[in-house]
Amino acid sequence: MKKIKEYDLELYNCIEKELKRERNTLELIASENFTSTNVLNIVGSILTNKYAEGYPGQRYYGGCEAVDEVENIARYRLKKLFNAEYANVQPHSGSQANMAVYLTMLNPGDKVMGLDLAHGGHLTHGSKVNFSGQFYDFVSYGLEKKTGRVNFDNVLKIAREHKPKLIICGGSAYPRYIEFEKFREVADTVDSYLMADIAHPSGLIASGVHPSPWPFCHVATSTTHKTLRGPRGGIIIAGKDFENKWGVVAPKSGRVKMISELLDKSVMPGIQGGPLMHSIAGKAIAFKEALEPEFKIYCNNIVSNSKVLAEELKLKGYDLVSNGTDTHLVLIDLSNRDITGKLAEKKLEEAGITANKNMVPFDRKSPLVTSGIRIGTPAVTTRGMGSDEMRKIADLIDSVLSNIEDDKNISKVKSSVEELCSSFSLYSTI
Ligand code: DSN
Repeated sequence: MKKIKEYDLELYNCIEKELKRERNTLELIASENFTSTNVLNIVGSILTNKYAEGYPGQRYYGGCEAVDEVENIARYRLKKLFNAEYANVQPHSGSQANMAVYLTMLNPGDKVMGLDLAHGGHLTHGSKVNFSGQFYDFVSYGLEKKTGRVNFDNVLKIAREHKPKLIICGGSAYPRYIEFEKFREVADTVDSYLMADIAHPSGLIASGVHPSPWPFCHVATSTTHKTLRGPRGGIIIAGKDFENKWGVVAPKSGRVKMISELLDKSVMPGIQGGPLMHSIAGKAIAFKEALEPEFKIYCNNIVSNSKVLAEELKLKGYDLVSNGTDTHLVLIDLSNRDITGKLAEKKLEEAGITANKNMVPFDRKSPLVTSGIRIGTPAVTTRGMGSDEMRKIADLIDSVLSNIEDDKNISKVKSSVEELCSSFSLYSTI
């Protein structure tokens, strides 16, 4: 960093500013985490220099011997981590992983079913402002009003009515376990493929803290930077069931091909060019870390912290979607208070608590305003915080939200946040 400081002070100052923010604030965005310094270092390595379009052993460029090894190591570790038969480590993001699966399994205009964005789904699960909603004919299922959970009678009813070719389970703001087995029952009833988007709980799944998508889902996609704690990026995995028993008719040739071949082709050349080899190496380090026994302890702590936070907030009178959590995230429904998600996010940020506004099921407000706040524990758990700190964090959140226009109080909370953060060092060697 010293050299960057000398060469480009403008950018150096931005990174210093961000480091200060990460150190001195409470990072409660459910989809964020702090990678290890090993991940940081390898993502900043010379591997960024290499073009390697194609796959190990079949590249469009020479000089790929070393990066072939990197990609093979990443694929091997990813398969081991998720007990998968197929792994693709090239998607640049979770959205591109999803896009590659759709390109493999669907034709434009095909019917697909996914969780409504306002009920915790994702943009790529059929939003009209996303390619998914524009290229495919999406129909949504929502959460049950009373329970805040997926109601499978309703999912089955919608599936029977629309006969989707693909059903997607998982999302970005669903606090409960994804019930893969129940989704598979529905998929089998209407003869659909089943894809799991496990971007949020993938770390919990890898460590056995959340149920596995196998043998129920035909394919799963994920990001690598949320509970998995790796660098920013995407992956696609498939289990034995799909790889061994299912072929897919290739749209042009009509030949039945195995899923691995089709998925690989959809990623590259279908939607991407050269893979980001530095990121793939970063993913490989993160997979190695996730295979260590400590990662299971970490994931158990993420969930126990999240449960403590949820219970404390409930004791203070907050409504939570689904009345609690099984995972790393808690969704606070502010509909019965005179506060929008937008205002809550702003005031919490002023107090040094970073969270994001989020729609809640049956939200009457727009996605830019919302009635909810989504919080998550992966990042604070990485810092080493535990249940005592979660109780303090619940107090601090409540103090801000209960005195939303009191700037003096917000300054007081900010000091408490800084004091709390100072006891949990972050990137001390940087
Ligand atoms: N942006 C991610 C999240 O916050 O959940 C989803 O893509």
